[in-house]
Amino acid sequence: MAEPLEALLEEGRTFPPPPEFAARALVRDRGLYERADADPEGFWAHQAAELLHWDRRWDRVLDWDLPFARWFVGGRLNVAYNCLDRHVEAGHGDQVAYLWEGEPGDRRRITYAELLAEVCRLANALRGLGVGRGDRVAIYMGMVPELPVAMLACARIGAAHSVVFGGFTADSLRDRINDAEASVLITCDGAWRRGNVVPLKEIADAAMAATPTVRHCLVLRRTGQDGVPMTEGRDRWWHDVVPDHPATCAAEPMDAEQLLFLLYTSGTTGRPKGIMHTTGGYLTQVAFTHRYVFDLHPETDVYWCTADCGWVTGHSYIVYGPLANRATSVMYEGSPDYPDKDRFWAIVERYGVTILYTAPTAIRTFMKWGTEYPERHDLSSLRLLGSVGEPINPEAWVWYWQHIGGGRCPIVDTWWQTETGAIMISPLPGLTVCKPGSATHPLPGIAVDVVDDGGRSVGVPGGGYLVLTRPWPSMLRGIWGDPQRYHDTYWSRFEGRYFAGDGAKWDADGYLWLLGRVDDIMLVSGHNISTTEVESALVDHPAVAEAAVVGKTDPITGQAVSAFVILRSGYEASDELVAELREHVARLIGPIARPKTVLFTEDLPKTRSGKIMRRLLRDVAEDHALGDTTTLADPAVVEQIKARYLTTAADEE
Ligand code: 7RM
Repeated sequence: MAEPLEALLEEGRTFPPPPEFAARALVRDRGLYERADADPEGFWAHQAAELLHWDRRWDRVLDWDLPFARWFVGGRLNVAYNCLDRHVEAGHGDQVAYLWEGEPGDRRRITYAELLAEVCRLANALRGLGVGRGDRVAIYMGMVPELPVAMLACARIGAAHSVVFGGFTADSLRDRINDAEASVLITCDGAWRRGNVVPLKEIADAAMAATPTVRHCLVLRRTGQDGVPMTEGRDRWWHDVVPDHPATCAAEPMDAEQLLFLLYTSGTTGRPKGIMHTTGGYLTQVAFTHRYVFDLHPETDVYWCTADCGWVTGHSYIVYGPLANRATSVMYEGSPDYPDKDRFWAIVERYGVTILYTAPTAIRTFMKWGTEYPERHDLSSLRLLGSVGEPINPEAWVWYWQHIGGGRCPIVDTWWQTETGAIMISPLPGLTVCKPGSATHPLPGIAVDVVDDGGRSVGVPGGGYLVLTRPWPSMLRGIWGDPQRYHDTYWSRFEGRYFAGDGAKWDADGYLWLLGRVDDIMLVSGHNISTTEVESALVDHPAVAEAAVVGKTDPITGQAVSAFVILRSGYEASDELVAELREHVARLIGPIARPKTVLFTEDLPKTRSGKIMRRLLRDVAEDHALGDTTTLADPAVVEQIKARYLTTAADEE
């Protein structure tokens, strides 16, 4: 049986940087932290100057008119120039920017010089379609190299992009286009997904039936099916338009506070928020964090972030951070189980990936599938692993460490949000002693606190709400068209501080543990219980690959813990196992956290970026009508769970 969670994961095993890694790491001492603590604004100004090319130096580092920040005021720079031209001018034009692999197995190597040429052509083409500084361009594409090209072409001419994930429906696309009042939509004929074509252009057409601001639609041919509908006067093929334009296009200096992009977050309630990110502060912090959190050595590393460009991780850590730092990145179009469950490991082996950045949801899925898939491949090129998107359960952390990292790769568990723009809390891999499941400490230049309901610091150790106490360069600048909502959502709960919406605690050593969204926290007999902790206790059991828990209304305890559990391959559901899991949680956390019900399931409802949607499981447990399911990756999953729950999940007591 597993050791108790506290002993195993808090007091017990810690993971210092492996010595071979630490010996070559960019950061080996606390100097960065010390300089940032002594003078945070000076620290960020130093990073901005060191990491980026500025056409005009800023007059002031920060104007802070709470909650509105302006960074590097008066400074001018061009994001595309920083990501492309300066590397080509410095003689690195032949370095590969993207090693791209399509889902069907086709491959492309795109150098910095080639990427620059294509970005310039598209930038010229967009100008030809009437796009100028300050306009918004919607992008609805699969994971093809032309997606970063489209983002960078916008940045080059000062248009803001709004990337809409290629798995979203026509209605979601329409609402996002209309909120941003985009004048151009860039899309593809289709996208590959598990061997099937998702007909992006058809979906885009359905959206464009009700988007009065869209004047033009540019369509990239990717899947090549016949009969793609093209509307005369509005729609143009990329290959008819873009190649005719010159491969040079002046990169005009932009104001540091020029809008770079909008990215919509669905949130749990209300209409999607268009999160605004600007130019100078954003690029400074994504370049800084990409370089130091991933210990990037641009001459030798092959970096792979497995996210989709449709969410913020793709923006900051597939496109802007890596390109600003002249990384060579792998970009993969499709899903991890096509044609087989070893696709990721085949890619790591083929390209010699050295840095892998993925999500806990993927890691838990790999755990469920079993070790035979990674074992088919040589993963010895890997030297650093990253995690983002949800708390990583300690058991998943250790699995990742052993079975993917071979016990030689540090793991950086990176906490951040669409709104923060860049990583905020993370180890530095050559320096930080890690505890599995803890994102450890805020990065240099970042200030956080954990507060109680009344906004008082809880102190170390202690638990409460995570807040950010100082503005940071890549912070959101607002919600598009709704400054009041910006204030109310993030800056009103605790005066003068940014409310992240996550629970967190400090342990006795001052390590931070993220505990999930505060909306998900359960209240059992007057005790706050974090979903993350109960889920981690369940995943700690050898039979469990993945778990989600929610609080269900209970006549005696107020709420009772209700667990949904996915087993690892090779384990069978049984009443004995239910009893064992309940005891396991009680033993690791305490009897108060013992799940009242346990339901075995094949799948959990997740957003398209892989986050578990507990709100819907709560609806199932409470036997309520299901709430909004439009942001789910697969709405059928929750319907199946609901049907199973009604027939099988009797309370255990
Ligand atoms: C990057 C991203 C943000 C929310 C955030 C958290 C959760 C993300 C971690 C994490 C614990 C992590 N942007 N979250 N990373 N929780 N540990 N390392 O995910 O806007 O889509 O989501 O994701 O709840 O508030 S996001």
